[in-house]
Amino acid sequence: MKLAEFNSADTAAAAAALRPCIDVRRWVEAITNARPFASRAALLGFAADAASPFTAAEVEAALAHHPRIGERPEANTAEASMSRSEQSGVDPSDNGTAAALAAGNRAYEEKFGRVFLIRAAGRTAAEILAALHTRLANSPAEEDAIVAQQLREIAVLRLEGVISE
Ligand code: 2AL
Repeated sequence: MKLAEFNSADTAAAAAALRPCIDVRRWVEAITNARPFASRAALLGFAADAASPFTAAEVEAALAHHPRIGERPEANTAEASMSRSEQSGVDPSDNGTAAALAAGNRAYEEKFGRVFLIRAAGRTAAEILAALHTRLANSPAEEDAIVAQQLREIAVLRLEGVISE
């Protein structure tokens, strides 16, 4: 969608474009209400700041939309297709990496009680695995801050893909 189109779309259409980026109502509403944006850069800057910080409940709700790294969602939705493309650095036929990611995901979920989340776009499987192992040593409070930041990065990157100049 072009920025001009996004600026003049009705609220429901603008919100529908934003929701696959991160399904947090406060974020979606803040952005739709702040239109029109003078430039794509202004939109992306506003989006990075909106709803910052996310509340713990918003983070938990948003996480539910993210499949585990290494598990490519097959649904025919905007969200699933974004996740597949973000995980393009993870080769599903590489069994060794898949097993290491699955083991790391299990350990992370056992320790923190939620899915391991990382901005996967621009990262290789090896980088993701290294980050997973490093983050396993974190405290829950350290992870809260990292997860919120990763969600923001994913949302803004997705928005870059959704809105063109
Ligand atoms: C994801 C995802 O779906 N996209 C991304 O960048 N990271 N999932 C995850 N568990 O980190």
